[in-house]
Amino acid sequence: MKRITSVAMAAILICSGLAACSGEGSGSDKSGEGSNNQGTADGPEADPAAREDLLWVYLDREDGLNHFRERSFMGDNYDSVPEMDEAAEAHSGTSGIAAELDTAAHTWGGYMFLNGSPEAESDAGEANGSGTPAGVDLTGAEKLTFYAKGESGGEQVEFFTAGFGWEEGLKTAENADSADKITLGTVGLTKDWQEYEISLADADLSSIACGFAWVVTRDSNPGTGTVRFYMDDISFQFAEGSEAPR
Ligand SMILES: [Ca+2]
Repeated sequence: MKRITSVAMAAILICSGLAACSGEGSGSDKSGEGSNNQGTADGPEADPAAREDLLWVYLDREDGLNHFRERSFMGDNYDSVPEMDEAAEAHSGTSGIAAELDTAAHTWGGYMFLNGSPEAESDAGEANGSGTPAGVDLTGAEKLTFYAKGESGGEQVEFFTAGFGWEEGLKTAENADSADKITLGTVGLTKDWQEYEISLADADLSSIACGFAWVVTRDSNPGTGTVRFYMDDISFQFAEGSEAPR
């Protein structure tokens, strides 16, 4: 896919400028504060933050349980890079993510949620220059789940995981993700929160730098102008009763 080339380039070009968006430093474990969660109030399962079989990409803004905290814009126009608001309306907990793309200014664009800053020298990257590969071992993860909704309903958005450093089915970077892009495809969002799921069956998840990503295209949203939508509760689900890596 042509997009992945641009994905890799986007990460290299943009990541260093987005350090402030990476959500590092001030995270806190709010595992005892799940007052607005779905489900019943009794038992540990009522609080999703307490579940050990989940690895969170995004629970709440700057939550200590979040992974893949680097935000990297990808697209065909870097003159007007839209920022995401990570303290926006929540599906559960204290916050969710609001994202938008002006399809009059961009033919396509989106964000990857990465582990660390990929650096030009190492191509697919190190985790924040630490010498540690940016890929996370997610072996055992069965699916990625998240909630999303549109500002008005009808917004067409593609969601995927993995695929960092891949192009047209081939690895193009030394430390490319162990799996090519695993996509939900482009889905039409509704005005109310809906849960979505990407099955990870049979994928090699031993080294994944791109935990989550979204893309909006002009072609999928003709005449729409700015496409605005929301996401929350993004997590990798491991087998029930097992323990997700931390
Ligand atoms: Ca939340």
